[in-house]
Amino acid sequence: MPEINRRSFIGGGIALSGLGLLAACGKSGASSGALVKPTDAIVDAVEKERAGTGKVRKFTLRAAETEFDLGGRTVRTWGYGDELPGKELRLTAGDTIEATLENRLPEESSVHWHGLAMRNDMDGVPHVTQDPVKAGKDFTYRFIVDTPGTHWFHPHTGTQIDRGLYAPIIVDDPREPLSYDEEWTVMLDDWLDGVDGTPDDVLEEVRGGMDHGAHGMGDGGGPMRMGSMLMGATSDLLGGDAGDVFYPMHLINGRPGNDPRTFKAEPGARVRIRLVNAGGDTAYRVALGGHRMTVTHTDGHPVEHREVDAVLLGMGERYDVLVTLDDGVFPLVALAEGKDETALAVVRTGSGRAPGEKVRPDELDGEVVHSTELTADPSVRLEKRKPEVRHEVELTGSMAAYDWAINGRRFDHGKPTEGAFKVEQGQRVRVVFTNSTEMWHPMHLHGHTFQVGSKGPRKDTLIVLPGETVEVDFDADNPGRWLVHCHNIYHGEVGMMGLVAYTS
Ligand SMILES: [Cu+2]
Repeated sequence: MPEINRRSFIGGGIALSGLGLLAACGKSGASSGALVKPTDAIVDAVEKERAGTGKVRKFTLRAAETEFDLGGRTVRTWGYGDELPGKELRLTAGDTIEATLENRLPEESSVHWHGLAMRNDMDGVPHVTQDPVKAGKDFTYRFIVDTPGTHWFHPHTGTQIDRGLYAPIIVDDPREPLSYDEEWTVMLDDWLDGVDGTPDDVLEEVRGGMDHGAHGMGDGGGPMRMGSMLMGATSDLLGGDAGDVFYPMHLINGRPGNDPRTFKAEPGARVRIRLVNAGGDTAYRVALGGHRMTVTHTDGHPVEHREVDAVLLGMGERYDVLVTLDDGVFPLVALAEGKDETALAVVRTGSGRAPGEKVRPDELDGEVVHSTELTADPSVRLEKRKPEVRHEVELTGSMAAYDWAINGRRFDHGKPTEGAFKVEQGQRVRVVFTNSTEMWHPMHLHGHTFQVGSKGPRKDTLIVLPGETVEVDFDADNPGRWLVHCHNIYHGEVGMMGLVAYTS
């Protein structure tokens, strides 16, 4: 198999950007030290240097109130179109996406493209990169997509992501080095909307804090429910408390366990499974009964291949795995970590009875790899370089007070640049995540991918365990204002967010 130099494709624009950027700075006349705005000329200048093919792909995303049938139960919710998840968008790296959000929701919204490093004014964060798209209005996102891999999109307003507003965006690599016979996108989601109130109700409830006589355990030693909250949902893999919120359903591609999606293939087929955790407050441990799987990518970026029994995905994380299928019928199971519930899909290559709804393949308890143990594929490894700037990002807060924050500061959407982590174009940036809380947090950086340690995976979303310190590096090559936040939607909403801001 030929060696693919992926960096040359992805980084094509970046290598050139130095010169163009200086010119852009001169033109905008921005004073030194001011924060770059999403509308500054420099953002446009960097976009012009991206390696684009000029091919424009048009999509319409209609966000509206709708109904879905979840295993015989009709729920009223919000979605993109009439599918759950929303229809997969598929492009080739280098294409220009032109996606129009038609906001028919009763409130304002926007679209964030999770995992894509695009021009700052298209990142879809209201009040940070754009004005909110008001109810009844449209907004067209247009940018060059140059990050191959498994990504997804969702709103960045309130708790909207915990309704049905999510969908995959898959970016094909024109020089894809892997070969496989089939390809399946598998989106995992914890569901409560329209079954147990709404995500807004949950936010209201958790905001009040969870100091109700502590981390109780149910009769069987399992997690115990109090309203929408969950006590004693613990996981060894996550270093303690696994989640705060009770979800009555766990879905794979919008289907609960009593009505699972069936994936069909020939025995012996080699399948690429693209796993995405679209959940609000649930990590999933995923295994395919009777099979081991080979991890090839995380967060869209290739890693040195690693064979495992199961993978663990925090909210917002993606894993691509390759599996060679046996002959028969097999359960693809996502265990809601610490919550003692599962989501199910069925893989069928032959005859046989479908697995039961509650099946738990042994592989779930086998070897599970933590992302920090993976190694970046050489094609995407950052060049060795000393960081010019170092930012300490301490994760703070507690379940009892529900005061999740970064460096003790709860993000203020009205003053998003306060306490910003400043970087300059061209710098190598080191971010030191220190988790001083008693709970894990999936930390997501917009507009960039970082490398974990000196040769760990390139990622945009990273599980940081309680008490853990993890150093990650990224190259400041995409000027603008970018969120760094916990992808537990409720943690993020109450304040565990910060801003990486470029100075001009
Ligand atoms: Cu968190």
